[in-house]
Amino acid sequence: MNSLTSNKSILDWLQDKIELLNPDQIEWIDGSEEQLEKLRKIAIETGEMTLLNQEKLPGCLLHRTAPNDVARVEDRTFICTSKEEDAGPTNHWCDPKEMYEKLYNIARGSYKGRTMYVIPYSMGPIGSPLAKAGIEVTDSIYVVLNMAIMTRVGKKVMDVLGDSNDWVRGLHCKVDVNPEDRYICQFPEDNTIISVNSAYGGNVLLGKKCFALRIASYQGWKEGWMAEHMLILGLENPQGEVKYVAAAFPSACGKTNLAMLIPPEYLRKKGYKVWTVGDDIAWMRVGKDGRLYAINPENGFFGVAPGINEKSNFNALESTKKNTIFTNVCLNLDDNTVWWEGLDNNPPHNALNWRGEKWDYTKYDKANKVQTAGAHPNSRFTAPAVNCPCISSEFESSQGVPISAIIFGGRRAKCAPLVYQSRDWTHGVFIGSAMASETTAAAAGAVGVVRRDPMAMLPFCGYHMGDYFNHWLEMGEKLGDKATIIFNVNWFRTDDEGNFIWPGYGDNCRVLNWIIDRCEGKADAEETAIGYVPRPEDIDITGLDMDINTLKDILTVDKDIWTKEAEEIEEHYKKFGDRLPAALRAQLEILKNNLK
Ligand code: GTP
Ligand code: SPV
Ligand code: MN
Repeated sequence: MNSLTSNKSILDWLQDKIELLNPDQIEWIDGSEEQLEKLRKIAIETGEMTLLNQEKLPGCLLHRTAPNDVARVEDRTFICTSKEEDAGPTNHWCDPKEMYEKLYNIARGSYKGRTMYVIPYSMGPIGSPLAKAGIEVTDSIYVVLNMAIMTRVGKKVMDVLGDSNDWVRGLHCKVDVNPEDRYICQFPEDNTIISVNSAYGGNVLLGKKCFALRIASYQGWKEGWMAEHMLILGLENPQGEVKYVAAAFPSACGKTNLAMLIPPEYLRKKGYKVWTVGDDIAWMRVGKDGRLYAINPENGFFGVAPGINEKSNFNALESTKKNTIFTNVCLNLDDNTVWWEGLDNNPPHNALNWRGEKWDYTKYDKANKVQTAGAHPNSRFTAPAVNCPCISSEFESSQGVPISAIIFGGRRAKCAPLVYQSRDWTHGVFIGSAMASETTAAAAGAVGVVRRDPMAMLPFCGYHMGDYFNHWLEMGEKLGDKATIIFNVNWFRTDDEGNFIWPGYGDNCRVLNWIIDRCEGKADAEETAIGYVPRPEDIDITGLDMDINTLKDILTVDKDIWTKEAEEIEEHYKKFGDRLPAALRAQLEILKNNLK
């Protein structure tokens, strides 16, 4: 073993894992192109991955996961704290000792005949005071190649870490991808993650949801910062000033799309432009000037493929044109390229579906996508951030970008208006804590069911959600009069036929403009029971095929719907018992009073 470090805490931990897993070989990932190219070749030879058309898609590969392993598995995801109450009512919990034993029994000997890959990686720019290091051990080349895109990998990470013990231990074992024995476990008190019997992204790219959200949210709580399920974008105005916003939407609710937005022509011509800092995760701290600053800990995008096309998200599509790994999309056999629903109106006639079976596009049934689609609804691309045409010049910034507005949002067919502003930080935390959204294909289980998903962190908070709300309130105290203004958006209001009313995508820029103008005291709003809502004339819809009455409709706050909403929030709050901050209960009372 050609170790990339002499850090004793790492070498001891590795030795333990080698004894447990019994690999034939051990290979440290140094991040060099030669090594990655060698691994790609092996993966292509064994059939683990397919090399795509190298003229049209240079450096691109296709991978298919097992059909029972295509999304995160929330009911098999555990937060293992020594006390059950510390995981809280929204997480699955298991005693750490019991869980380690169970996982080690599953993992024992499972690397026999295989290579153990040791991936040293950094979440955040290497050497940034906001970055943190991790080691992931895996027996999957797919994981290695994805981690090499999604994180900063290699020896430099170990050099910067030195002898420190501040690194996250990650163990992934594919075993036989048996869903009955699949576990995604976080041990926040030990900085440890163990994932067994899966090979799908969010379950196995341990730097992402497991570390950068579940473990990091716990670290942030202890250390006074925040790890959030948020995109970060910079909105440039015609004067060339860039204002940054961070937005939390649940999985598959539009973060990647908003992060890479292209303004509608009318605003583009005026000089508006969006720069992408991150599309999924933000780590945020109070900066020297007392404002909130954010970095994107990731180095690539693990984005939803279906629905992406030149019009809906040109920048995401461009990002996938080279050095990208596609997972569970449709393979066009005529030219060895990829396809997914929504890419264009020409489904390939000679193709393999996401399962690798011959696909008949005429059988596609919107009501039964998993069975009939060419690409799985949660099929994904893993693309390097540098590929993105609108990547922010601050992407590598070690201090992060100052955040002017925080935005919450979700899929609500009827309830939340297009946009509204909280009265203050505490009210904003209330809005986040009460967030709800219709479920999507990003996690296994029913799709389209409304569930409470506070701050879009329901599946990702590594500790008691009541303590998490309290941590948000404490961050507000730290920020004081520099507290970021908090908003809520909903692109997903539908008409009686179930069609989306708001055009969304690029036109969301119109809402971003109102948000930034509000932060600068330049736009008007009306105070309602739920907060400040723009009047229809406050949102610029020039050039949009929408009449002002339709806009008025999606800005209305319906008292009956909101009264029911308040009752549901009350129900939701009961879960947190005495760990629910009193300030949030008081906010609920204000809402109820306002609705009377
Ligand atoms: P994760 O990677 O799972 O965290 O998802 P995400 O939040 O980044 O979601 P993404 O941007 O990939 O969008 C998911 C789905 O929402 C896609 O099918 C998009 O086409 C759709 N979507 C995104 N933005 C909008 C919008 O403004 N309006 C409508 N109607 N749909 C949208
Ligand atoms: C999500 O589900 O929120 C994702 C994809 O971003 S995964 O990495 O699978 O979590
Ligand atoms: Mn996500």
